[in-house]
Amino acid sequence: MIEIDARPFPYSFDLGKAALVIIDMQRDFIEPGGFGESLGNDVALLSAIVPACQTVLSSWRAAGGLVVHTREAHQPDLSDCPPAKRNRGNPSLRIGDAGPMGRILVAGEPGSRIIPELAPRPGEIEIDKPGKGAFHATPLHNLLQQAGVTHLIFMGVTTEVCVQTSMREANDRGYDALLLEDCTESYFPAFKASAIEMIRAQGAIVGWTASSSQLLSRLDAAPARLPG
Ligand code: TIU
Repeated sequence: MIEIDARPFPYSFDLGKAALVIIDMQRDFIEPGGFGESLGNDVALLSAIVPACQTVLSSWRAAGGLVVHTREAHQPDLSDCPPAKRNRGNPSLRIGDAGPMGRILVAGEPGSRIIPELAPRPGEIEIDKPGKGAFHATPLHNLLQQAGVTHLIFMGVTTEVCVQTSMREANDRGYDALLLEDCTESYFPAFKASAIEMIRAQGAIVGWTASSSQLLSRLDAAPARLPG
């Protein structure tokens, strides 16, 4: 059992029953020319967390932990994109339109790929999700249940949109969820701070938060989990 100095109180998990869930670290949100920028956001803010995410991913893999990567990405025919989502707001490019990195938020297009620094490896779970939450209309819950997972450690973007939605979905499905504070980012720093507060308020009403150094210090001391 690993115990992390988290807020609002310590977070304990068994490495064999935990997964590292990396939300939407894809070019569409991190690089210019994708969905994030089409919404009017400054994408430069988000790339700052990449080194911290890389360090955690590397240690988690070395410890033998299960990894889940998600992408917010629709089918090419947009059959899984509700008109309400496509028509929302006044973006310069809408979901499915041709942009500098291919069709915006469409599976398989260059913009939908996970950034190279965090590229998935064979054997890791990859989820294309049509919603903000990682559980809506995806096989994620079934896959985690089959693997006996009870605890989810989250990183990724953006904190108050896809990360927080996924944590709320996880919480309602009975998982204990932890957010790594320096491995998540928002286009709006105040929203990130508020989301972190909301998650851990009222006795971890949605989940726990901690710095990546807290996890790394315990992970590096944990015995490696045997594969299989
Ligand atoms: N991945 C994710 O958070 N999708 C978004 O649309 N986020 C925004 O902040 N717009």
